[in-house]
Amino acid sequence: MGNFGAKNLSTSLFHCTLWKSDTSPACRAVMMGLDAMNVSLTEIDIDMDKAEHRAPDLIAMNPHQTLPILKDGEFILCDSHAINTYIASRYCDCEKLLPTNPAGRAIVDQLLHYNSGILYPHYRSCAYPILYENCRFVMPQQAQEVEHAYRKLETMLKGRSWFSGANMTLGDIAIMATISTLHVLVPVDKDKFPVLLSWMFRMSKEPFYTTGNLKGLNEFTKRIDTGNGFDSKDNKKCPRSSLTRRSTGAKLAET
Ligand SMILES: N[C@@H](CCC(=O)N[C@@H](CS)C(=O)NCC(=O)O)C(=O)O
Repeated sequence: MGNFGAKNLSTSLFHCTLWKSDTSPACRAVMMGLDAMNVSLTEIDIDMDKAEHRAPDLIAMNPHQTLPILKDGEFILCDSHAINTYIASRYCDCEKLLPTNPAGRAIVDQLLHYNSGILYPHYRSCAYPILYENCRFVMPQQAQEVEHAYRKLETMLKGRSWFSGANMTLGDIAIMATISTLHVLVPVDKDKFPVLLSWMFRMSKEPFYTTGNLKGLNEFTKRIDTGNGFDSKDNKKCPRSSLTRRSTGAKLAET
């Protein structure tokens, strides 16, 4: 864990709090980013099924009423891509995960914008009707658009191990959070998209994938199977450190 260049064995940011939900791909991008950077902070679970992300104190921090939210002292950030690059550039020496040279950094920014502007909206249009309306399936039109996106990703990966080139970066992590979630909704076909699937396989072997993505992805899969009638009693709401989440094998800590 954290073999991508964090300053110490583990950096604890006692002044930082993250509000997140494990089922959310945007939150899992941050959790994977934290784990890859070996950074720990206080994490608070929010139950989106109970609309806790719309509580007045959270709206005061994030008028968009979305998760994740990071608070560092009095400084607040409300976007997973901005959170990961902020933590990396402020608290880590992670040249590989977030290069400091302008060209390398621009490639990561390009991938983050692509994830935020193109891939993530596909996730929303496929998942939200199932999660919050009475839809049981991904609509054929949406599924077709996701397949177009997979085709583009397949092309982007030709001749390279990672989306960013020779090294895996925060760009790969953001895309993995979204694509692993889309894969639940519109499976990545191994015959049509072998390069994309083998990149996903490589990503899934990284320790941060297990600690930061797997549990939430499994919860999301169950949530999709259940549709709009989920009982979230398992969601224990107690602040805990990122280290506790990792050391409990990505399971929720007991209260
Ligand atoms: N661009 C934002 C997207 C945040 C976002 O839309 N989060 C979803 C969960 S994945 C959310 O909070 N949705 C609640 C809602 O829309 O009501 C990011 O990357 O953080």
